[in-house]
Amino acid sequence: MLPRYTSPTSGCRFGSSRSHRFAATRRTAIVGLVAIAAAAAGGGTAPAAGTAACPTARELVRLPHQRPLAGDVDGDGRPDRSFLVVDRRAPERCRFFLVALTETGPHATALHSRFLPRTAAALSVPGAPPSLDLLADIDRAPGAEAVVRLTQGASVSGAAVYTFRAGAFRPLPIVGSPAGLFQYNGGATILSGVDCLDGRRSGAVVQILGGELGSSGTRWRVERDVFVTRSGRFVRTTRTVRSFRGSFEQLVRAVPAASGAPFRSCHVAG
Ligand SMILES: [Ca+2]
Repeated sequence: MLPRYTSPTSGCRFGSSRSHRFAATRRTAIVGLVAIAAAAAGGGTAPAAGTAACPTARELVRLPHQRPLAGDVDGDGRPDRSFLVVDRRAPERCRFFLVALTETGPHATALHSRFLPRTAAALSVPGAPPSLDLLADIDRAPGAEAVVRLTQGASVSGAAVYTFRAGAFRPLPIVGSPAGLFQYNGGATILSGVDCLDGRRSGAVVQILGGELGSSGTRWRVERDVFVTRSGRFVRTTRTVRSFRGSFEQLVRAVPAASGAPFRSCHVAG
């Protein structure tokens, strides 16, 4: 059974023995609260006594997890193995991790997103996000990026991108995209695809969205957004919206990124 937590944002839990100590003196309580707040803000793995601890990288490696993806994420030219792991018993602030097994050992990074499941039931749905879907060489720096699917509609998936630097995965915020995610896996009438622009390590991503206009299958709205990596973020630089006349097959030939596997021109693994 999952432990229950009183705060969805900090993940702090006040056990009964701690509460009694807090009641002893007001000064002790204030000091204790400051210590807990500091630990939560720093995301440390050694919280104050009485709070649940976050798992270590070596503990996470031993938990059941997705099949590791092979690819160099730290940029040293040697293949690493990366996977996503969920510690269902951990505090909410450190329940979801990306782990990389590199030459220097296991490195675990806690994921934080408003899209991550908050209930035990959501964690039990097979195939449900979060999922490390693939590795792709997206930004200009050596080392592949991790594409983590965080949302899943009837067909369309939404993913965040993480890059590995200084021993940890860092999110690359996507400024100017719906929900701050890249989308892919469109359906028969919904356009949703994403790819690197100009191949591997170009530092540019093209996102195609849109859909069928009417029901004839020959008129389409095509939204094309280009994002470039800049100062640790994806920033949208151009946006064009146009209509297209032709079949879906003709559209995909004209705009390859509109359909198919995500990041296929810069794909590394997954
Ligand atoms: Ca490596």
